[in-house]
Amino acid sequence: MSKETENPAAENPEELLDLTLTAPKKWAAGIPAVNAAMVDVIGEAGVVRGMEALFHMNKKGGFDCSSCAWPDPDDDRSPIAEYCENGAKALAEEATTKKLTAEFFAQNSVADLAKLNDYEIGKKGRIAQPVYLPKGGTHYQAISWDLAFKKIAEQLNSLTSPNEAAFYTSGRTSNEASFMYQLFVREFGTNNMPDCSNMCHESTSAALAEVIGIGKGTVKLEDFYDTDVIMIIGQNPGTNHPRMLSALQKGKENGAKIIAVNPLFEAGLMGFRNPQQVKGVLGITTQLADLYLQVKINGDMALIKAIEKLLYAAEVEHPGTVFDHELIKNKTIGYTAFLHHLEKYNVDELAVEAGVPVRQIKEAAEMLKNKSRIIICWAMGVTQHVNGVDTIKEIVNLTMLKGSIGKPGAGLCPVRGHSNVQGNRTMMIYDKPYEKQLDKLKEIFGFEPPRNHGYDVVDTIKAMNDGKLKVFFAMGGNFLSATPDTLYTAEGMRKMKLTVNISTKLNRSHLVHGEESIILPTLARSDKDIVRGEVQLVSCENSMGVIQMSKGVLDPISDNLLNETRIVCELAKATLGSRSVVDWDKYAKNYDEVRNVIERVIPGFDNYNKRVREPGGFYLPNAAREGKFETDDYDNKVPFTLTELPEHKLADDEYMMTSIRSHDQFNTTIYGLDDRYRGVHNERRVIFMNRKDIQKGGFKEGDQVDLFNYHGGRERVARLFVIVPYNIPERNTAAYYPETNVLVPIDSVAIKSNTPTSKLIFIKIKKHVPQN
Ligand SMILES: Nc1nc2c(c(=O)[nH]1)N[C@H]1C(S)=C(S)[C@@H](COP(=O)(O)OP(=O)(O)OC[C@H]3O[C@@H](n4cnc5c(=O)[nH]c(N)nc54)[C@H](O)[C@@H]3O)O[C@H]1N2
Ligand SMILES: Nc1nc2c(c(=O)[nH]1)N[C@H]1C(S)=C(S)[C@@H](COP(=O)(O)OP(=O)(O)OC[C@H]3O[C@@H](n4cnc5c(=O)[nH]c(N)nc54)[C@H](O)[C@@H]3O)O[C@H]1N2
Ligand SMILES: [Mo]
Repeated sequence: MSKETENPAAENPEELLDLTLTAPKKWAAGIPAVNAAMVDVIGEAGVVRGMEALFHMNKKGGFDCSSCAWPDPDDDRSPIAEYCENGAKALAEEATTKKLTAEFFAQNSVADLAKLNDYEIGKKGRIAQPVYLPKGGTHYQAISWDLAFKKIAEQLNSLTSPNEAAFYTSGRTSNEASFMYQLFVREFGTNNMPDCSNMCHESTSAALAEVIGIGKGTVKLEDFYDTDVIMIIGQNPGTNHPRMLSALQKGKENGAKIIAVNPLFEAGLMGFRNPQQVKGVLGITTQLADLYLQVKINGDMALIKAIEKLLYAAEVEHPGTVFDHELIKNKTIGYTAFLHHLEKYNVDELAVEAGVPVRQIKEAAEMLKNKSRIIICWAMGVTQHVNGVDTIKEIVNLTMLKGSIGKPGAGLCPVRGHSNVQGNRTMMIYDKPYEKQLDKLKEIFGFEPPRNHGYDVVDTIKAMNDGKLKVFFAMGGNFLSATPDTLYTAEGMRKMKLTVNISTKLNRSHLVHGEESIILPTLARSDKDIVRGEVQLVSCENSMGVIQMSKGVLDPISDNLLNETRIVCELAKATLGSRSVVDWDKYAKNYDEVRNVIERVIPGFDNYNKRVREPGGFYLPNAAREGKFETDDYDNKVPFTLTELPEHKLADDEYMMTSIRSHDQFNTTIYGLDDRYRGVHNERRVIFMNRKDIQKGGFKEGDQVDLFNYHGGRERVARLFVIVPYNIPERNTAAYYPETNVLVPIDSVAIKSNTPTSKLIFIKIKKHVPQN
């Protein structure tokens, strides 16, 4: 037996369930969504607990839904509740009354748990007490909090350098906990702070920080309500940001047109039945996309260039009517060089690269031509590509040509994923902190923070494998399953002396571990966080830069959980002891003190404690939103960027594969086995293929296949998938994440952001060969 198979499995078992297919849907939400929400929450949490929680979700004074970073309406929140089906499912996951006690771990070995699929692992329940896996151990066993902190501190203090430890963050952690966490990590002495953003919107942050002077979007929710055109590129809001559909509906009612850009026809981009409106409940659909451009995978850059060329031609014909020359003159540089660069492309060739007929691109240009109140939204379909940073810069080029920034109803709208991922970065969870920020930490706290850049996610995995890391610590998330090249990551994790996860639920990162492993159970967003008899409030930043409070409402399922802030403070005390200059107890006892110090360190948080308690919270300053661009390298102007088209050469038997989320998951947490809108039921191991490709490849619908990637001369294989014919461009395929992460090469990353290219994996498809 190879070493690989002796270890607890790093992947889902190669087992098929019982796939059934129905016709893909043309609209999202409606009554099925309400039903699905209720069934899940009540099933996991019971009627009283479930309804109590749903009622407080996203309400002013309630708790912030942990499912996505879409903002809450400032004024017109639903009187009943402001949530969506997938928010309710996220809640069901954490509000469950099932719990994992020491007995559970005594009865189930790590290796046995790893034989379950992710869906089964997640359904086990909430982790109810700290557990420890000793060197050579087969079962996690109960450990006291004190002893757990002591063991972690001993390992950290035995390292030759603080840079032998890495501290990951996933985007649910509150501002307060994130700030204390980075403070501890930096006082300990490293900037090794990989975070989920590295795999997510890092390309956005890298592109926007450079060209508009802030790594964030520039629109407010109300901009959607009164705008002319909304472009949605590489984003599936019906599943991943369902509350966005209400904003799109409102925009449409007020006359906006929507252009969707996606290789798949996603239900939630085509139509919406608002479950919180009578007409939605009666089954009346609001049509969403007016124009649906079915691009090829990564055809977006070619598409935008083609639109720019057509707009330029129109501008030449009727000077001054298409481009915003005032903005171009006053706020940008490089316009002439940009036009010159565009000349080398021609629309027909660009259309072929994009995979979209010229006729449709002309329609898009026509819709944009005489408008400047344009909002462009994007998500993972844009960021997770080798050229993701450049595509976003091209989006900025288009925005500047049209003058669609710095005014109402217009702007750039990257739609973030995790509910506080944007806040984490604002709180300095970053492997490349700015000098100014570090100076401020030094000034306020009096210690010298490390100045060298640390490891991001991809570098962390490489450093694990190269023997440069010995301790891996995670504040939430599921590092093993979320990251690329699963088996390589697993090898890295197994080389650690110690792996530690602060978690709410069991996941595969607990089962593929270092020599020793510790799980520290924590409170979820919906749980009451009681400190000295009082329920505490924490705060998060949504995708539009609004800081809002969140206060849990449910009684925690166990008395043995600690909040994340307290865990960090206790660990800091245990690790740093008298070396520390920070009064950790002060902060653990009172989050107002944490906010007071955040206010002193991070700009924009003046009067934090007061303003966070105001209904609806407050906006962080954002100069680009006001049309001011603080670009140090470009003299406070926005540069037009000269980008190149990506080149994709496919071998005859090779396909492009994009990895996507089903409607029944939150990242690596699998809520259920249906992807209702795409018509896939009771199976996740599917590969969507164009019918012509199925035929040309000598396959047929329902065939069982294995998927291979050979990047860098190494074979990666994901075995046992079922072919599902689907409306997707030829030579393009799609399959679910995380089952296909094993195929994502560790060194296929976006230029400048180092984001794994999860939306374009080159694969070969072969008939399934059973192993053993
Ligand atoms: N319910 C639920 N909500 C979530 C999440 C979840 O897993 N479940 N995850 C959260 C997180 S962390 C994030 S980052 C967001 C993710 O939100 P999204 O970015 O919407 O999620 P994905 O499923 O990765 O897919 C993006 C879309 O891009 C399309 N696409 C794929 N490749 C390309 C391409 O090359 N070009 C274009 N134009 N489109 C392409 C896919 O067809 C899909 O519609 O959602 C957040 N919200
Ligand atoms: N192939 C492929 N890979 C991808 C992507 C893709 O599109 N394709 N998307 C990438 C993206 S956009 C992202 S953001 C990453 C996501 O990467 P992660 O953020 O690391 O993954 P999640 O699945 O969101 O993490 C789920 C775990 O978080 C823990 N958890 C949940 N709530 C809390 C909490 O409140 N506190 C704490 N401490 N723990 C909690 C639970 O134990 C749960 O098992 O994955 C990336 N990986
Ligand atoms: Mo994400």
